[in-house]
Amino acid sequence: MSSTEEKFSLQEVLVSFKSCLVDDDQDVLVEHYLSGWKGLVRFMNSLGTVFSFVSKDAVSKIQIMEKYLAGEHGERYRTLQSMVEYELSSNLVDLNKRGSHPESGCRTILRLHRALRWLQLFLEKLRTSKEDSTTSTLCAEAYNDSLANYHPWLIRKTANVAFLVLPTRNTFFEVMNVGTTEDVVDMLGEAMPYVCNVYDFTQELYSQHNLLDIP
Ligand code: 1PW
Repeated sequence: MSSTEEKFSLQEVLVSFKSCLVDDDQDVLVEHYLSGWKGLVRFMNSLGTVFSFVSKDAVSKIQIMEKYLAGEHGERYRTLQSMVEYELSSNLVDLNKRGSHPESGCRTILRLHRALRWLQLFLEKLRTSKEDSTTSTLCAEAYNDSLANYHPWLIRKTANVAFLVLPTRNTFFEVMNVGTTEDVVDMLGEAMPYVCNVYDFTQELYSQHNLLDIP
């Protein structure tokens, strides 16, 4: 592992989410949204190999989006607003059933967006948790209240098994590489509103365009 990989800090991840909001929180830069996600993937990978099944899907979705960003119409994918506008006006989204656009940007971001809700609930639970709380319980509760609703039985089962081997609350806070437990709690208190703003903006944008159920 290189020293930059070792120096992973959750704070940097949350800063990416802060920097992706632009135009008075009225738009989200896709590139920074993906940077935030790449950090989350590193975080998940540092929690143990059992989490790699979770991060693998996120990685493939990040790659789909990076291909669009680097492609011919990259400029249209610069922000979530411009992506939605472009893909809808060019009929590039399978809105009701899967068809010729199984990997549209709108669909791909929706999957990450739903997963971000899980993360948001989980980190909030962690922030307000007591010292004797079990991370696997916090994580499972957050998952079952959010992302699980979109997953078939087998994935739900596998995810809940993966949660069981999550490290303890203290180890978790160490992996975040922020400092003492109080430092982590403070950092989360400061940074989570940015993740919430990104989530809320995306939710509103997708709701306005009826994109919340893309298959
Ligand atoms: C402890 C840190 C937690 C961060 C969690 C964020 C990542 C969540 C990814 C869950 C992936 C589970 C396995 C894959 C499931 C896919 O089928 C599913 N993807 C997601 C992100 O929910 C749906 O994508 P698909 O199959 O419709 O392309």
